[in-house]
Amino acid sequence: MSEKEIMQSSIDAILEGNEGKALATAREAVDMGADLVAVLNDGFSEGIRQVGNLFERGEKFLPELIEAAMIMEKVSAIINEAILKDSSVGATKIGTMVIATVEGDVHDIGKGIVISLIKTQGVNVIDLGRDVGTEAIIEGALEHEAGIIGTSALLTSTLNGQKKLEEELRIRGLRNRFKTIVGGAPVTQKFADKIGADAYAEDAAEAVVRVLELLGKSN
Ligand code: B1M
Repeated sequence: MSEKEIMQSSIDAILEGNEGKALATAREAVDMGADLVAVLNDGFSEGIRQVGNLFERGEKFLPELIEAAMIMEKVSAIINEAILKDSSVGATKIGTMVIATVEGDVHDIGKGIVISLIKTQGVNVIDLGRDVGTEAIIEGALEHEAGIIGTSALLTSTLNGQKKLEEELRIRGLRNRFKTIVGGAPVTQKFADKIGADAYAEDAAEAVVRVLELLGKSN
């Protein structure tokens, strides 16, 4: 397959809920040395976004959304592993960050992509998981002596978790100890500014740039 065909096949495989096709496309993309970040962002992720749109319009149902998400998780695992293998990350880490999907929210596919891309820059990224409460996020950051706390939110109803984190850090006198970065489909720069987060990123590639800036490692 050409790179263009890989892209189309990855979108179609997710839309069709065809696991065999999705895994074969992912493996072929890895073997042929395709731009894996593009395959993930503009291929498979586009497929899952289209499934979400169809779900919203009532043209796909929850079991189909769940099935597509399960395929997407397997595909992401293959591609994220290959992205990391390809990167020439040394043993020395340039900083530590914890990242979590906020309380009440189980969406973690995008977070997984963000994590693997940031790891390629030599950042020690600790994944605290999904549906993680504010208290557990702060405890995780303290335990791992992280410099940065990243949070992801995909539901308009869970955005408040990112606001709550900022408030709780202030209340506990910890706000200056950590830099914060927020992301997720409904999150905007305006929202990030409003709650007082240090950074916002629209996608995984931008998250890498912002995290390096927060670590003082940008050019
Ligand atoms: Co749900 N879901 N979902 N879902 N789901 C959305 C978000 C929705 C928009 C679909 C829709 O209706 N069109 C809608 C939310 C509506 C709203 O709040 N306004 C929705 C809903 C309603 C729900 C349920 C309530 C459905 C139900 O049960 N009736 C339920 C809620 C469960 C819960 O969390 N409590 C639910 C469940 C699920 C599944 C479990 C089936 C599954 C998630 C599986 C998983 O993640 N392990 C799922 C999925 C897959 C989606 C859609 C279709 C796709 C999300 C995704 O993976 N996108 C989604 C529709 C959509 O987004 N258009 C939808 C691909 C991914 C690569 O992009 O996550 O945006 P994204 O990540 C990007 C950027 O946002 C950014 O970088 C990433 C990579 O480029 N980014 C960051 C993300 N985090 C970042 C952090 C950063 C920086 C950047 O710094 C720290």
